[in-house]
Amino acid sequence: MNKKIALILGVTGQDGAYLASHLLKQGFQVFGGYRRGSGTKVWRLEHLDVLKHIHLVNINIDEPYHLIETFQSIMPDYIFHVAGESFVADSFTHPLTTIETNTIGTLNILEAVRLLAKKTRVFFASSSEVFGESNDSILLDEKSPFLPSNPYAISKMTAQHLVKMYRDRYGIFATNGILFNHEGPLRTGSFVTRKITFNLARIALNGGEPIELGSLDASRDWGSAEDYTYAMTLTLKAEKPDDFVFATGKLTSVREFLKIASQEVGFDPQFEGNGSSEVCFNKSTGQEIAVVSERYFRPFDTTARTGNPNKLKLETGWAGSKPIEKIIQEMIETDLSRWKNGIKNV
Ligand code: GDR
Repeated sequence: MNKKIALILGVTGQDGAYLASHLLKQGFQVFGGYRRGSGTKVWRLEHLDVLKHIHLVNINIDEPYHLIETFQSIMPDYIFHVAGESFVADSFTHPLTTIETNTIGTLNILEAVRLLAKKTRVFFASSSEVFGESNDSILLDEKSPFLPSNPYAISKMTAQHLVKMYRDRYGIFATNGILFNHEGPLRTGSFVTRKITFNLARIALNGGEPIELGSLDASRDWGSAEDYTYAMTLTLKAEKPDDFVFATGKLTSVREFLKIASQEVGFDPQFEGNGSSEVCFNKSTGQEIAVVSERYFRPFDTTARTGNPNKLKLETGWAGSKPIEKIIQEMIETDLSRWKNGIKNV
């Protein structure tokens, strides 16, 4: 029997690598699209031991003709679109690139599918940022209003509308995942969770400078990237395309994340001071673990939000995400072993 073909756009990123691993286990032939320039960053694919089992293809989603040509030669059954700009704070400094890559790039993909392969099923990774300044006391779901408050959120919201429009108007099986933050050992070090675990492992093994962080009061609904990407594969096997919130329903602050992660490396974390003078230190040795630095404060940060994953669970049978404590444990364990083995450049 011929294997089904999956094309992952953004295969070198955290979500792309996990998707490759899940899809190979599910018996797919996997093509992995990457943007030239990110081609050397295959450490995630190596970490999951999938690099030699997938076909890497250089794909630029900004180039519609090139996309059409590539789709024509691969003719994928499923496309997982997890490519694009992902750093929210940076989108203020490059709004045009953000809109071009995240919105126009998604439009190019949808057009290529409409023209060539209307039977191809498409998953698009949107973001909880589309909810923007929503009331933090409610669990956000697929019917919650969009109140985007930065260029990144607007780029995702518009792309999400396009996905729905292609579904409704052209009958394409195009599904939106509205993803809350999702973390794990393959996370890029500029996001706060990995910044914390990578540096805690460094301090625990080698000592050195404390971690400089922004607001410790910021809170997020943090889920597991491994579990969310598995749910993505379920959404394309569902009976019909739809919009789904990927969330845990639980908020954790950066301070609490830092505390749990510090305990995980064997520290006894204590917090002292307020605002930009707050410090976290190891009570048993007096060593500074983290300091707050205004350099990392965001002029406009998104408020705390939590999401309701019930629809995703009910309609796909997904079991949900592992808890934050388990995610932290895995991240710390992996980062300790990276430092012990001299693997720092990830
Ligand atoms: P976010 O993730 O912007 O929510 O976007 P990030 O990890 O960057 O920030 C989370 C919260 O932590 C606070 N924070 C810091 N953030 C960073 N990066 N560095 C710090 O030192 C620091 N200190 C405190 C931030 O202010 C913020 O409140 C992620 C991305 O994956 C997006 O692509 C995705 O769409 C959304 O999650 C849902």
